[in-house]
Amino acid sequence: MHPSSADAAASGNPFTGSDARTHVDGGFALEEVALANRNSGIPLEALRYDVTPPGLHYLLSHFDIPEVDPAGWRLSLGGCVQSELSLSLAELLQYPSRTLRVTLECAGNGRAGMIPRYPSMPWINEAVSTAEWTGTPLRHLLDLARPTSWATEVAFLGLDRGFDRGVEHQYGRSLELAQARAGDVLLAHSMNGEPLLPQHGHPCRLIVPGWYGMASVKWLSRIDVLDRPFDGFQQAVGYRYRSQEDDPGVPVTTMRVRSLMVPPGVPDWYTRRRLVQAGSVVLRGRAWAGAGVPIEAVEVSVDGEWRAATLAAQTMHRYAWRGWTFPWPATVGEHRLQCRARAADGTVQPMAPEWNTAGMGNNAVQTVQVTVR
Ligand SMILES: Nc1nc2c(c(=O)[nH]1)N[C@H]1C(S)=C(S)[C@@H](COP(=O)(O)O)O[C@H]1N2
Ligand SMILES: [Mo]
Repeated sequence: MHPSSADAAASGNPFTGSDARTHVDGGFALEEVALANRNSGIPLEALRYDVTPPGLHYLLSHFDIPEVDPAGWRLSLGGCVQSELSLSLAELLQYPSRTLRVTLECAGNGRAGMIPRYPSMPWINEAVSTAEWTGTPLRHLLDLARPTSWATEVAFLGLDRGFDRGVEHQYGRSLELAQARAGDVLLAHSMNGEPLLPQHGHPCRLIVPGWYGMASVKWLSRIDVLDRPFDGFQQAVGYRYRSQEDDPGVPVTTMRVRSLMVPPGVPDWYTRRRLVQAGSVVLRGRAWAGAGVPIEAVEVSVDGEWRAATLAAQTMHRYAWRGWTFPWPATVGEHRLQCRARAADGTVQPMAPEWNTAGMGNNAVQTVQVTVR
């Protein structure tokens, strides 16, 4: 039910009742195109880089990029702790740091392929990238602050705010205390050896390796240790797998197993259809899974016939995607190319997405249609 405009004016919230976004099929709405213009994806040819050059890393920001003065910025850590902390950037930079190579993927990646579609950022395949993040392990600061014995969760609040489905909020997410204490969660101040760019969370963001991107809160300003589940909008309402609107759903957490290929040949400007020269072609791409689970195999299908691809050597970077190649003797005609990864936990990419209301976690196989001449 939509409240009257008088109700909206009285509450000072012009967006009450704007939760009535209905699923759509077919063409994209102007609002979706506007979101796509703000939140760029990785050009798939950039899957060639082990580490995505910063300007090619995908972006997803719900609200506006906040204006942050790094000289006045402070990170506070409080709540259920024995000693509260408040750190300047200079102080944070004094703490020991680690660098981790991490593949981040947006939970909404593939949303445009879940039909009917949820009107939101209409990702097709391109919301994934890999960077080298440097920062202080969160565990160091938690050890200094000493959470009380009744602490259960840690919430992370960004400086950006806005509305979603009628609810005004600051972007925030939480982790269970044990997850937050795992040594791989970073308070990152650098990306690929340079200070964070404004759009990636300058001056400091959380990096939660192995999770979908929503957990890695940008423009971090406050860390709150809690004795109850965090009720922030992006935790309690957003980022849940629901089969219908009134279903409480289950939280979106770690990334599902997935692979992508660099589309071979050259594209048509408008349709992006591909033209490939006949002869030997090496198909290549990337595969990844969440929670640091290794990729065990990638298969490539040419017109429905699946064969094993060759995986790049396993590296020490357990949270980063793995390269693969596949030699293809391309013959004249129309061909349908697909790739499918299997993780060490036995999970495999499905052929078709498992639908959910907000279009999250689509890890169905990618299809690339090519003409060989
Ligand atoms: N403060 C804040 N943090 C945020 C977001 C946001 O909108 N605000 N978006 C999240 C989502 S949904 C994703 S996928 C990643 C994207 O990180 P990137 O833009 O650096 O690639 O940031 C996450 N952290
Ligand atoms: Mo995301």
